[in-house]
Order: sequence, then structure tokens, then C-alpha cells
Amino acid sequence: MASKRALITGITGQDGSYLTELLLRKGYDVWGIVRRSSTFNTSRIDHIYTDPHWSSMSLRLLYGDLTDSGRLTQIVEEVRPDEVYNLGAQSHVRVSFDEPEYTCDTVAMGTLRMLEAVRRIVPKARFYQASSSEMFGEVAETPQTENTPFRPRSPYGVGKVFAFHQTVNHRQAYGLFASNGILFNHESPRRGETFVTRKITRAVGRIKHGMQKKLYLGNLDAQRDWGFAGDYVEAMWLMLQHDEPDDFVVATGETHSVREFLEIAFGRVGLDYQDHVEIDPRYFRPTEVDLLLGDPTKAREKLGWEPRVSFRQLVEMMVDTDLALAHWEAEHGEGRLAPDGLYRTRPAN
Ligand code: NAP
Ligand code: G4F
Repeated sequence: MASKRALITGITGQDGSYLTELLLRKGYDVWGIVRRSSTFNTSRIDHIYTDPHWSSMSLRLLYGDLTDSGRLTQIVEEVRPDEVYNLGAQSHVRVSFDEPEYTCDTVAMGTLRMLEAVRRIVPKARFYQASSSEMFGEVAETPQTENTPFRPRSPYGVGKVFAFHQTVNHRQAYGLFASNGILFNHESPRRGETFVTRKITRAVGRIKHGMQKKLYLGNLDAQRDWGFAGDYVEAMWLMLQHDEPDDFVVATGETHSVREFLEIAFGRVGLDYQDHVEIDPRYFRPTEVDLLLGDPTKAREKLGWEPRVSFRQLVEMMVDTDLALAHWEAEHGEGRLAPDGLYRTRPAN
């Protein structure tokens, strides 16, 4: 039997890289859409071409952009996927206040463009939409479930609410197998360096190796339900194997503050975060999401999904990786290609 074909937007991102590995392990032909950039942006998936463990597997990349419907249509026509995972987005909440129009072009209109391409060309394909707990915004209740109303607090959150409803509407109006995963924050050593968790663990490594003294942050009281990205991509796949399309919260069911993250991360290397962290109001948001806590009961009962990595294990995994990275940088110099292929420069924010 021919392998199933999966098409991933956002394949170069954190989740795209873990999902690619998962699907390749399951025998899929994986196709990914990469947006053109002036520097290499494939560092999270380069190992799939270079590491003999992966290189015999079927991964193909095509240039495309969520803002270009003509190209998206052409790609869907060429690939004719069985499953589409729409992960591409300008995914940084703080940046979405600076670039609201571009954010919504990728997050909201980009999703509509992908849904329309699927509806017209491969209406039997299964579609996964990367919805977000950021949609709950100023939360109406705690914990948040699939029935909690959306009260978004950022242009990014507003765009994701549009994309969520558009996905549901394509399911209802055209019978598409289209599901929303409402994923709460999930992190990993591959997390972008300007999200708070990775910003902290990068700083811990650099401070421990004498390459940085201070870490400037915003709101330390924000609370998030943080899980491990490697666990969460499994939930995406399970949603598309389910017997019917539906919407699912994916979360750990625990919430922790940025401050707690700091305590464990600095504590891992024998430091006290209070000696190193300073508050810079630049990192405050015009409107903040104070607390997120998800209830993953439906995903557990209907998909058999459960998170495997605990909060402490996640923080320690990230610190340990960034400690090794800082050690390598201290020996070889910053801005050089590290062994994992990531090009290293100082995090900007
Ligand atoms: P990420 O690391 O920021 O990756 C985003 C991906 O989207 C990257 O591959 C990026 O390409 C691509 N992209 C950005 N603009 C694009 C455009 N105009 N056209 C095509 N591709 C574009 O995000 P992530 O953490 O993996 O998250 C994956 C998805 O889940 C996103 O939609 C995010 O909003 C959503 N989500 C994430 C979380 C979380 O906690 N991580 C929680 C809920 C929902 P480049 O590599 O070239 O930048
Ligand atoms: O790490 P963050 O930037 O993640 P945020 O805003 O929760 O968004 C992430 O999770 C969403 C799911 O809920 C995704 F949809 C979205 O794509 C993204 O992956 O910030 C977490 C918290 C915020 O409350 C923020 O105000 O940390 C606080 N924070 C404090 N200091 C900071 C900083 N955030 C960042 N990025 N940088 C800081 O210096």
C-alpha cells in the first residue's frame, strides 16, 4: 500500500520539526512548506537530511507562503495530501501587537487560504488547525475546556479565533474532516529563543558560563499550562486518526508562573534567579493573559492522549540542553554553527 502523504505548513518551526519526525517514523511521505528568508531557516529539520537515521525517509520541502493563495493552491495540487497540518503562523503574541495586520494575514487569512485549497482540490483530506489557548484570553472560567468562551487579548489571539471558527465552518458547510487542536503552551529545547521559557533557559546557560550577567523580563506573575512539544504533536496526529472531526483541548492540567519557571531553571545550576533577573517594561504587553489552565479530559477520553513529560522535567531538559550549548559557544565563539545545526546569535528579546 502506498504511504500516506502529509503536508505541513510551518514545518521549520518547533512543532513542525517534532511532527515531521513523528510522521516519518510512522512511514508517511512528508511534504513541508518553507517560506523564503534571506538566511537559512531550516535548522530544526536539517538533521533529517544529514543524519543517517533519518535520511532514507521521505521528506520534501517546497517554497511557499501563507500570504500567497495561488502558491498554496499549486502546492496542494502537486502534493495531493491525505493529511494537512496547518502549523504556520506569526506565532509571537508580543510581536502581534507591533505587526497586527501581518499576524492576522498568516494566522487568520492563511488558514482560510489553506482550507479553501483543500476544499477545492482534496476535499477528502484531513485537516488539522493549530488553534491556541491564547484564544481564551481574559479567561471566562478556570480550567478552560472546549466549551469555554473565547475572549482574546491580542491581535494573534483574535486571528486564531477567526481561524478556529473558519475551520469549524468548513467542517459544517462542506463536510471537510477539519479539527482544531486547542493547544496550551508547549516548549522544548527547539523553542524559539524569544518565548519566555527558552529566553530563560538560554540565559541560564550563558550566565553559568560567564557570557551574560543579567536577564531582562516582563511580567513574572503570568501563569501558563506548560507542556512538552514532543508530546503535543502526538495529539495532533491522533486527532486526524479519530473517527470523526472535532475540537480538543491539549494541556497538562497544571499551571505555573514565570517566577516558578525561573526558580527551577536557575536552581538547576545552583543559582538564585533574583541575583540575575531585572524587569524591563518593554516586555509588558498592552493587554496580558494572566492565567491559562487547560482541562485535557476530552483528549484523554476520546483520543487516549496523555502528556508524558512533567513541568520539572521540561524545565530541566531545556536547561541541560542550553547549558551544553553555552559550553560549546564558550569554546567555539558565538554566532558559529553549533553541532545541532543551529546558527547562534544573541537573543534579541
Ligand atoms: P513557531 O516555532 O513560531 O513556528 C511557526 C512556523 O510558521 C515556522 O515554520 C515559520 O517559518 C512559519 N511561518 C511564519 N510565517 C509564515 C508565512 N507567512 N508563511 C508560511 N509559513 C510561515 O511556532 P510553533 O511553536 O511551532 O507553533 C506551531 C503552531 O501552533 C503555530 O500556528 C502557533 O501559533 C500554534 N500554537 C503554538 C503553541 C505553542 O505553545 N508553541 C500553542 C498553541 C498554538 P520560519 O521558520 O521561516 O519563521
Ligand atoms: O512565552 P510567551 O511569549 O508565550 P505566550 O504569549 O503565552 O504565547 C505562546 O503560547 C500560546 C498558547 O497559549 C501560543 F499560541 C503562542 O503562539 C505562543 O507559543 O509568554 C508567556 C508569558 C506571557 O504572559 C508574557 O507576558 O510570559 C510573560 N513574559 C514575561 N517576560 C514574557 C517575558 N514573555 C516573553 N516572550 N518575553 C519576556 O521577556
